[in-house]
Amino acid sequence: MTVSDPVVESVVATISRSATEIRQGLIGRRGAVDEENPSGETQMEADVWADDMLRERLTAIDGVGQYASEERPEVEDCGGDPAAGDAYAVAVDPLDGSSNIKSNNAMGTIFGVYDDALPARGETLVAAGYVLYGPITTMVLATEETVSEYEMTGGERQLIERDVTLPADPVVYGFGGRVPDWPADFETYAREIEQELKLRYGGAMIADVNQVLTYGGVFAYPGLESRPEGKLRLQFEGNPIGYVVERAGGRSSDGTGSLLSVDPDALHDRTPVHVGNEGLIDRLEDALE
Ligand code: P6P
Repeated sequence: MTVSDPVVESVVATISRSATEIRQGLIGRRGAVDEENPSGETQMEADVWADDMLRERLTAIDGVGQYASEERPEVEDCGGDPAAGDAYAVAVDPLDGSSNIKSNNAMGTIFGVYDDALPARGETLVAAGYVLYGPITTMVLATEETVSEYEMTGGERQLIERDVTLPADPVVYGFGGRVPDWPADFETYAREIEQELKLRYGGAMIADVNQVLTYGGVFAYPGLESRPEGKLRLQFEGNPIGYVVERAGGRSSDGTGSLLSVDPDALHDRTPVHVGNEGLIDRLEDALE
């Protein structure tokens, strides 16, 4: 099933084709390089390589006016002005959870297609999704029409489910950060959830979010005592995942309201991220009031 907007379809097809190569290219690129990303995190060889591949291919698409990634300090202008509405801006996290390469655990590629210049509000997204490098390489894609899941075979995507929605009865939870670093009101909420749901936390957000999308529940990387803004980046992680979960019938929150309503100040702004079933996010916001 293709996307009706031809530029969005080109972006999604390019990421689909690249995903097969990225997965195969992880082999031999498991080391760290002597560089940090704009968020001050050590880059893995695979981070840099996947970013270079996606940048080269996505900036070549007519209708893509900006490219930005978690691995690059600045937005790259590549033809057309997203602020004027004559091109889209594409933001990617080339390898979310790349620290999992060392332990050979799941990770993925996150993408957002914004109808505005970056940094942009999540409300300007027209499509967003992620590739999950699990036992099977899958893609979850949210557009204005629907949320779909695909299996990736030979660089192409095969539709396996359309109109993906969060199950009504939540089953799993996953919370990032260290318990001693959680604010007291989040810890109170977490203790309640721990009594009700099953722990599923693997250290790569999209793998943990995919558990929530599959079984229902809540994923959170909250604001911390040591870092009230949390760890995850709004443009590259919070907005795309918030868009997917909200399109799938759930909610997202920075602790006070939808992630998609957050006004960004800078490209690499961090934000607390909470996504999942509506009732669980409502309870979270009540707890953090
Ligand atoms: P921690 C991966 O580095 C990431 O950005 C997210 O994918 C993940 O949710 C989080 O960081 C994990 O952070 O502190 O649990 O290692």
